[in-house]
Amino acid sequence: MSDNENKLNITRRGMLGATATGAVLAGTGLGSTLMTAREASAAAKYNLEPGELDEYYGFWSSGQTGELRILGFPSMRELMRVPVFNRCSATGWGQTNESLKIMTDGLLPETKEFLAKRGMKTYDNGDLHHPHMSFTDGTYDGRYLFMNDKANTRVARVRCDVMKCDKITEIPNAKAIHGLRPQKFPRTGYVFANGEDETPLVNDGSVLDDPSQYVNIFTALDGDTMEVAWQVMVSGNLDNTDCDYQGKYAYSTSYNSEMGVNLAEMTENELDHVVVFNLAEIEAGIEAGDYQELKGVKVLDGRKGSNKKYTRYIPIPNSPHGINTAPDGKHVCINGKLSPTVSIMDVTKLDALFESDADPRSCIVGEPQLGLGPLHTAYDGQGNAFTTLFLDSQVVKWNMDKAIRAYAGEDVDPIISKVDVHYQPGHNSTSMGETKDADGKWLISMNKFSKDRFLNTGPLKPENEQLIDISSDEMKVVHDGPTFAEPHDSIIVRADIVNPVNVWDRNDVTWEDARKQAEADGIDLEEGAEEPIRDGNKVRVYMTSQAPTFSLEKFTVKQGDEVTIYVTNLDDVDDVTHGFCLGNYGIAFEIGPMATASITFTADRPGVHWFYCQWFCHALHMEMRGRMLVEPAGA
Ligand code: K7E
Ligand code: CUA
Repeated sequence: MSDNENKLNITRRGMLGATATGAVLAGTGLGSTLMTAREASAAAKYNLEPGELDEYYGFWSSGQTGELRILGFPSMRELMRVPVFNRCSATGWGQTNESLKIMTDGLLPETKEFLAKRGMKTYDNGDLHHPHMSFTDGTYDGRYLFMNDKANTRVARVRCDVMKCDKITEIPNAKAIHGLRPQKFPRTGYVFANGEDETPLVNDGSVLDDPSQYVNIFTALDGDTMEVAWQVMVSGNLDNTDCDYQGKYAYSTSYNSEMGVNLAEMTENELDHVVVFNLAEIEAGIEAGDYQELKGVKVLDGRKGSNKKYTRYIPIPNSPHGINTAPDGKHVCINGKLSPTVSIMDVTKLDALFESDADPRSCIVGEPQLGLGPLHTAYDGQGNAFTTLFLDSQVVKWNMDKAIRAYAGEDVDPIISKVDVHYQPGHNSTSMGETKDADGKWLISMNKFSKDRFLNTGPLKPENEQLIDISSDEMKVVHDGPTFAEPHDSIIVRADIVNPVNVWDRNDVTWEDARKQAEADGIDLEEGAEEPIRDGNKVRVYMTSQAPTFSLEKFTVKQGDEVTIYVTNLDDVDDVTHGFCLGNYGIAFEIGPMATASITFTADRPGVHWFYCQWFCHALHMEMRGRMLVEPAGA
């Protein structure tokens, strides 16, 4: 936004009513009671008027809630929740046949067996830390979002056209997928995913309390098929991961080079490391057959001392956590966590590490001391970096070039400014900051504790995500945004890149199974059927919805029947979502405009059971209901 536009906006929006123009004209001259021009202009940019749209999408993780959240940014308004690893009462995610297929198809056979013994089809929980969008040529391309599940070792994908999850893959051999990044160049491509917990490679109980036999696993998935492409066995655990803008390397932090299993052992060494993965060498190794096949996956040996060209281990102080590639395509910041330093790695020096036996530290070109507890770094695209300091409760802005010159011996201070945040920040993100198109406008600091910043909600408090204007060297916190448990990470994507549809395409693959079954039954999903189709004790009910009616006002089944209900929403209109909720049967789901959704259950409660539409859709929404009549068994 130009200065002129800024001024126009301030005037138009009347930040302080009639005095707004005065404040702008007076600048700081009117003293402390009025907003300064700078404050007013920052506020004008994030404080949207009713009906105004945000400039960015924010894609937020939700940690142990297990869903993906979509925020408008910079207004910080929560726009949508996309269920992924969790169950959702509103949308029926985890109940409908379509969502269960997505949640179960990618599970390992042993997991399916394990869950079946507990009467479950899939896990009920997940721990989603890192949402990232697919790339083409180093910037977001609006196709997919990928995300990890630390709790149950899975990776999921969300389609950006409909903003629904379409694939979940359980990662074999690894434990606790934490770090996750899509390949940036030439496109995604690979999705890299870290295992955090080290275990015996064949974890069947034959090795137990012998950590010397534990390994950790780095995984590359194919982002198009969501199948595991290959895995590399490493020494130590893995924490966060990122990759370069050249398509040659991926790299992961490791905070437990000791291979310890308790806190004292895990933090013993002063130096841990970053593991660098050479993608071309790994692909050549697969070609040459240099792998073992475990659970259907090609696993290469990249452990320390394996003398293979797949990996290099670069010593980094101390228990490094976040790893972030800068938009300059050259530098990577590795955040020291227990060390007050951030180590700057130059990716153009990685070739030499693999070609000769150069000192692994020769790719480190800077290591500024920034403050206590550096966890994650974001960028403005102008050579500056923003690092969260967990222990200091601050964000520090610093200059990478100055840090590199200081490391080479010059007397320069890379630190530009620090700002207090409230409190204990983990991740931070800048607008477009994880792409080559970083624009340097906004920073979000994702703080773990909110303490006194909001009205008290009892012992369980929200997190506090603070919006920071970074358009000048002095960072300014302009907004506090509370969030429920527990976003770790976010990305901020220019709105023009993301273009979801308003209405489903009737040919969508999501209800392919429903369409096949309908065809076998001689039914059009778009027409429905007047009577249930009976097939032994299996009964299929086909209905349509069109505000404010279902095509069936009643249907009859027998107690004990296995009933499948298909609902096709014929409303070809923006925002007319219907629901199907079957009272006292614990059944409810969403049917988006022009979508089909279905559910299968046993009708074991005889009697009259009303179903109704639970998504408000019409003035006669309350009347949008019907009856399932269940004849008692033996009647
Ligand atoms: Cu730092 Cu899981 Cu990205 Cu949390 S991780 S903060
Ligand atoms: Cu249909 Cu409410």
